[in-house]
Amino acid sequence: MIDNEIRCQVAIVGAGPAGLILAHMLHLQGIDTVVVERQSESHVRARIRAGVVEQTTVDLLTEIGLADRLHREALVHDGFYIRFDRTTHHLDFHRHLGRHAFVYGQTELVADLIDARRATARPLYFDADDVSLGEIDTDHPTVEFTHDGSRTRIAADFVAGCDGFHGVCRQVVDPTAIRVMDRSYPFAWLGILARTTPVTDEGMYCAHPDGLSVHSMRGPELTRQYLQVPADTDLADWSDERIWTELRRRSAADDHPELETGEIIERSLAPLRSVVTDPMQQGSLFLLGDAAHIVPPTGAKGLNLAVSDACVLSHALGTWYALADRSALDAYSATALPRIWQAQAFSWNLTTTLHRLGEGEFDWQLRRARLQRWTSSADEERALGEVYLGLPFPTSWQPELVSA
Ligand code: RFL
Ligand code: PHB
Repeated sequence: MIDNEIRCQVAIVGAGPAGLILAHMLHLQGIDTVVVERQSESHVRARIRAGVVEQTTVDLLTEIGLADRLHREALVHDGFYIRFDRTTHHLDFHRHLGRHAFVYGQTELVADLIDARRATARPLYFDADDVSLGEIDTDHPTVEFTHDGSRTRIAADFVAGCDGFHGVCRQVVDPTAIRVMDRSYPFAWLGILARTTPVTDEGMYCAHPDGLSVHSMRGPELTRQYLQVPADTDLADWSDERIWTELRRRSAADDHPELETGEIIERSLAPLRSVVTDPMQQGSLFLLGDAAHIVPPTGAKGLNLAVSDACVLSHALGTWYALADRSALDAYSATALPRIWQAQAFSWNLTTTLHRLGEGEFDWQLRRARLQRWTSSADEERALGEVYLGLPFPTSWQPELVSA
């Protein structure tokens, strides 16, 4: 039984980066949205995820007025370090491209986005249970959810599926009309947040014959670090001492002091996988971000791809509402996918070079040869930097459409 009916132009499922940025970009164009999120506000605000934001993403956030705190608080990096054979190398992308990468926790960004949504006074429902979609093959799709015991139906023109890899939106598409291409890896990342001083001034990937360790940061006394572990790892088997021993072993170097250890305040396990859905749309449903594609965290692309999808779809919806022209909506997937595949290729390159994939000396020597190229060739450095700092988005933010 339906207790309430709401009407809006675009129903957005999921209040992660994709959903909240899309909501804001549509708001700036005068397009009416309702955002529905399964988790509680406190859960979404506390969730620890990504940390590295491309210059391209920061440029867009700045243009749409969402980067004030980011510019005050983010760490501004020129590139990252790679360590192998106990030696540390800096890849300096800024010197080639004049652009930066920004370290700003996704947790902080999502808090900024929720605050921006609240400031618009447009609807944002947390704790939405039993979210379901209907009539996506028509021009009057619906989204239903239960909130505070009552069932609400949103009648919309379009639905934006921004509910991540485990959401409902990617499950309602017709599997015979959409291809899902994927690759899974036999390992996962064990991630920690720790009260320690970063060992280097920018993030570092340590390629060790026994597996990758990643040493990133969130501030001068807060580090985010990861260990490659087998996919079937049980977190309960990893004591603090075991984590520190392994992080220290894989990051041991002759040119830097040993890694500092300290209090671990959060730990998590993330499986690695690559997924691309093609097309990323069916009827009036459009998939964005992790709902449409997953990249392994090596290379830090996932959040940035979610933002680029939001940029493409907001442009297409803006064109539809301002000019009654559906061509950009029809071309949404074709416009977004080439950049997504560039990020997949980049993440694949980093993942297969930095992780231990197979047994034996051949595997390690092959990876070592690639690492030697990356750290000795200015051309390789520049090519990696072009993608790491962010390829241009497929569409620009075009607020002039608002007044068209
Ligand atoms: P999200 O962030 O998963 O948000 C989806 C939202 O939808 C909600 N939801 C539902 N809502 C309503 N109804 C339902 N049935 C729902 N089901 C789910 C969820 O609660 C959630 O709020 O997807 P979005 O917006 O597409 O954003 C994607 C990013 O979160 C993700 O790609 C990144 O975190 C990936 N990632 C990184 N990306 C980067 O760009 N830079 C990085 O440095 C980086 N590091 C990482 C990462 C991901 C990691 N893990 C956890 C896999 C490091 C790690 C370890
Ligand atoms: C992070 O800071 O969380 C981070 C850094 C590098 C990655 C992924 C995540 O490749």
